[in-house]
Amino acid sequence: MVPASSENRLMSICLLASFPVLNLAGPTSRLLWPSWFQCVRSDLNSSNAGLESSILTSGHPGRDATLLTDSPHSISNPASESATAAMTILIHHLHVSQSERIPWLCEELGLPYDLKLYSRAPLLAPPEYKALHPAGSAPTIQDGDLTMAESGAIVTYLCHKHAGGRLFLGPADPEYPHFLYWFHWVNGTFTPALARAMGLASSGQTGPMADMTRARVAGGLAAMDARLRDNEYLGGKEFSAADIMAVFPVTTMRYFYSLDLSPYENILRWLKTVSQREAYQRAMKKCEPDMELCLGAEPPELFAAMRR
Ligand SMILES: N[C@@H](CCC(=O)N[C@@H](CS)C(=O)NCC(=O)O)C(=O)O
Repeated sequence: MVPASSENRLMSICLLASFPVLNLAGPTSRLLWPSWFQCVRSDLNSSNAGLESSILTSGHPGRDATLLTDSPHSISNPASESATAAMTILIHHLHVSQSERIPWLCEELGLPYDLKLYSRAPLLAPPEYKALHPAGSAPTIQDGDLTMAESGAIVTYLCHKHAGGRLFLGPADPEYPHFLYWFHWVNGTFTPALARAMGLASSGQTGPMADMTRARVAGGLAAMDARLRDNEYLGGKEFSAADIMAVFPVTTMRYFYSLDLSPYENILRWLKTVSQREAYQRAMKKCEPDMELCLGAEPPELFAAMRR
């Protein structure tokens, strides 16, 4: 066992190792542009009736961005509380990060949102992102006076507060416990294990901790693959918020940790299905227009700083 203090140090390494300097030559080269600041009014309105988003990019630490807003948004779910509040959710998206889940979720739910894009500076979130919430992590959203961080909490909040619980299975559903399990497993167990594996690999560490972490990642992938062998989606027959939680660690996160998915044919089949959803395509085009999506078995080339 590793003492708690060592584990904390290891987690810090993992965190740093998760956000390397990105390849200037690669598809994400825009992430390393030197100090720049720009507001872009994008004409990327969704094809969903009533769903529009304004996009703003900001990469200069310490300078505020001006949000360019569209005309008042209509809310596509009239039963939701937001229909009366007419408030647009502001999603702060850090490039190449798990905050990609939130625009995807909003596209699925037909919730209007504004998107503010941040470059890493150069490894972690820039100071203006960290200032948004004590967590200092992506995703962070704002909904009126509320500022919220933590993927699972945000997904739960948006589905229940603004979409009548859509994409969540209810207690009467026979798949309810399975849905809950997979929804929480992703960020409770799997993503942290991947982050530890990433830190250990990048620092070249071997030993029992490295073995345990690799085994946990492999075991997690095998369990997920078995679930998807018998079910179309993680929540069973229906696409759900559990799928939205689970895509990031087996796709975009592979820019930081070389994960070969070829032994996991059911995960690959599921990835093909979910990534073909129009909402996913629209969200990724808006939040990562220059990033190559990692949807196949082969891991993408690691960023330069991870190859050291
Ligand atoms: N469990 C958290 C993890 C958040 C997290 O670590 N996000 C990373 C991006 S994948 C981040 O903010 N990194 C930048 C930083 O730590 O400065 C969640 O799901 O929201």
